[in-house]
Amino acid sequence: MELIDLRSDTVTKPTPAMRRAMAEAEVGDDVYLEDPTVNRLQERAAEILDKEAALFVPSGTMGNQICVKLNTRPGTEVALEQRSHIFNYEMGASAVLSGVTFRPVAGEDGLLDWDSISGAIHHGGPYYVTPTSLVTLENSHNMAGGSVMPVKTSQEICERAHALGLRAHLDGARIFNAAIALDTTVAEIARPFDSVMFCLSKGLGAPVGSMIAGSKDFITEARNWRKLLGGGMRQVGVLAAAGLIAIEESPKLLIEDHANAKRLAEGLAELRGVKIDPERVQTNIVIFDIAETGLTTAQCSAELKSRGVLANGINAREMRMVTHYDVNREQIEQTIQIAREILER
Ligand code: TLP
Repeated sequence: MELIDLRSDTVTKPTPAMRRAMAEAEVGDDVYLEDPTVNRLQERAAEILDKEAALFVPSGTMGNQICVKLNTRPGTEVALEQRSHIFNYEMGASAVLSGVTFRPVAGEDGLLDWDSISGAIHHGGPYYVTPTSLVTLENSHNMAGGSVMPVKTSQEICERAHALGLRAHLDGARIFNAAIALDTTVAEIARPFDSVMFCLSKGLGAPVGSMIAGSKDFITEARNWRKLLGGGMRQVGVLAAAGLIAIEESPKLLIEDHANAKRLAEGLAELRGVKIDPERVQTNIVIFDIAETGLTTAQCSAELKSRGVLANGINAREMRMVTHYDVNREQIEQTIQIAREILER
């Protein structure tokens, strides 16, 4: 049975063009800065994001954590949205590596604006209140159903944060999805941030890797921290070659994933007991509430799996399905049908 894997866009397999480029990649020792393919990827990523420099890192988590490290001091706080990846899914790494605590803020659909986040920022108060050093935003917002934050909103948050002497970091794991949904460029989204992380290995389809981007000095320091964390890699041009195809070729295909997610959401919305507003599905992530069907998400996952569909719950009530280029429209229709059989029983 061919599985329909909707657990994440991280499950995408490298395309034939990526595999060819990987086999033929020109390589060198990247710790000596001598891998021409890595150097090219870093230059192209910086260009596309319109930042001074960029760095290839093994994972989004390492990228985010290096940025948290460089944008904070121990004993300070990071303000962020309560469902954000940096807060929930990075193993408390910021406490371990950077000695910071988090101040989570709830945003409707994961979206914040200056009004909602400013109450969580401690600045210029009495000396015994933990000061904020960094604001991080996530665009698109994974666990808020792939919602996107308008450029104007993130721009205002960054400007106001900067005016208080704080830094701003973007977890742009899916920044290319956000750019399509917002009908803008990744450079426009990235512009107001001191640092940006994005992933090559999600919807863009590369097998491994993420990029961080910022000023030249920031990236020089980031390279030191990557080495300290054991992320100095050698002939890693074999991976960067796939990354180059990911940033040059894959973004234009994401629009199909968004259309598939919308169709999936519309199909699921018709099922008895399922709660989801398809209007709110803007990118490739579909989160829906199944509590009223009487099934738990663990039961739902197991039932789906027995019929060839892989999808995980994100809590006891909500399932997440993520579209990507390894799932086509026909498989989306099959998924809706299978979900109907399971959930409307
Ligand atoms: N997200 C994964 C899981 O960890 C939840 C997924 O399946 O969606 N930022 C965001 C917004 C992410 O969604 C992820 C991964 C990361 C950072 C971390 O990237 P990696 O997995 O490369 O460390």
